[in-house]
Order: sequence, then C-alpha cells, then structure tokens
Amino acid sequence: MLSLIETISFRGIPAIRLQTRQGSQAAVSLLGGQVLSWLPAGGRERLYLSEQAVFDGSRSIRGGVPVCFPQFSGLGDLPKHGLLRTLQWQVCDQKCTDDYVWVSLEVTDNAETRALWPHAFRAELTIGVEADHLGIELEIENTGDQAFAFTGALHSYLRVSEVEAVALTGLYGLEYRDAANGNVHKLDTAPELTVEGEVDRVYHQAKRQLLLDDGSHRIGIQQEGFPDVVVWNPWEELCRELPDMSDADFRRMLCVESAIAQNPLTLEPGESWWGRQALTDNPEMSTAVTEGEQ
Ligand code: TA6
Repeated sequence: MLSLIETISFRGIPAIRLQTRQGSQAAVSLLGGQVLSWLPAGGRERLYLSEQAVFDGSRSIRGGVPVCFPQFSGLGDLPKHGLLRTLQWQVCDQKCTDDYVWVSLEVTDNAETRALWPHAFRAELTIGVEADHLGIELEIENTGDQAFAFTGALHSYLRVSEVEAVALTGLYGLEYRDAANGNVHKLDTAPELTVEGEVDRVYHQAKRQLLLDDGSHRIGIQQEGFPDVVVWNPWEELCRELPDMSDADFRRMLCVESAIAQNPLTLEPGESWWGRQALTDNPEMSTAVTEGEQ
C-alpha cells in the first residue's frame, strides 16, 4: 500500500482522503474544513459522523471535527460556534511521505463573514495522519488593521461503543463551568468522568493528556495552544431535538473538544495564534492524573 492524498466524493461532497503506507486514513471535507473520518492502521473508525448529517452547507455537518471560530458555542452575538463551519475551504499545501501524510486547508474572511463580524482573518487547518495518530492544527492570522478577540474550538466527536461504558481521565482537580446545569462553576473531584446524563462542561486550563476508554479501545487526547477542554454529550432528550442525529446516537459519541472558551484571545494586526489537538489510538501508557497523584 502506498501513502497517498486524493480527492474523493464523501457522501456527495468533495473531500480529501489521506492514507499512509501503514493503512491509516482520514477524510477531510472542504465544506467546513472538517475532518469526517479517521481510521488508524488496522483499526476501526474512531470518529462519530451522524448518518443524518446534512452535507449541503445549510447547516454544519454533525460529526467529525467541526472548526469553531471566531466564537465558541453561544459566547457572543454571532451564530453558534462562529462562521467557518459552513464555508468552503481550499487546499493550500500538502505532503506525502512513507510514514506520514498531511494536508493544509485555508479559508479567509469574505463579504458574508464581514457582514456578521467586521474583521479580516485567515484560518489554516493542517491535518496530519500517521499509523496510529491524527494531528489537527488550527492557525488563525489577523490579516486586518484592527485587533480582534476570539473564542473557538476543534469540536471533535469521538466514536464510542456505548457512552455509558466510557471513562475519561485527566480532568481530575480542574475547575469547570457546567453548561448543562446553569453554568455554575465546579471543581472536578471524580477520578474519571463517566456519562449518565447530559454532559456539557467547559474545563479551564486543562494541560494534561486525556485518555478516553470505552472498554473496547482507548484514545489519547493531547492539546497545545488551546487552554480549555469541553466535554459534551446531549443525552436522550436533547438528542431527540437534534434533527440531524438519530435518537439513539447519543450512545455512540462523546465530544472531547480543544477550546478557547473561558477567556477570549486577542490578536493584533499581523499576529497569529495556533493550537493543536492530537489523537492517538491505543496509546502505550496513560499520563492521566487521578486522585492522590496531583
Ligand atoms: O461544545 C458543546 C456545545 O456548545 C453544546 O452546548 C452543544 O450545543 C454542542 O456544542 C453542539 O452544537 P451545535 O451547534 O453543533 O448543535
């Protein structure tokens, strides 16, 4: 098998497929600059993508890794999660070697974004695939002549066999805003996060590697540049209200997002910021910290 980068049609829209010699692969949609699929070498699909996701640009694609910018969730007056999820991105760079493959996509402000948010920017997303590893790097550049502040996220939907069997470690001892419970601020005192109802938590200053274990496989989650981690599962009732997700699918996913949410970042004219989320399939060891190891 050869490493390759090719243009494909993914559920009817143009996408880029990255494949390594070892057999790992990812698919990235130009609509939204969104990773839609990731299979490590010899492994199964590790991202959740709704069967009912909409691919016509009328709404964001439900699943994969949506890019949220310049606003995370409802933290401002812009449409939820910002402006990039339904924009068309372009390929701007790529590299294919025996062991790794990456592609960069870019998008800039246009009349549509400036009508809602009067700033000039360039966003570049680089998706890299190795045998057991997916890296997603987001770079934001202020290309205008005025400073702007932003929040955002890589809103990763991780596929799980059964969400009630999942344990997420690495968040012990962190403060979080509980968006599913009146936005109260709490301290996480549980050695691992388990899901038995709606979860919508914004963890602040999350610097450790996380480990998601669903009983059948483990994913290591690391981030740089992003200060916060968001964990989201809509659970039964909210899931039923989502028109692009089937009623039982809240059991098949957990979003573990690398985010800028608590404090907006500011970019002066000409300045750039970058952040990265890296997913590792079945990592060798956990660096998650639990009670007593702080
Ligand atoms: O990141 C968590 C969150 O902000 C939740 O509050 C939830 O609404 C989710 O994102 C999905 O948002 P969406 O606009 O994609 O339906």
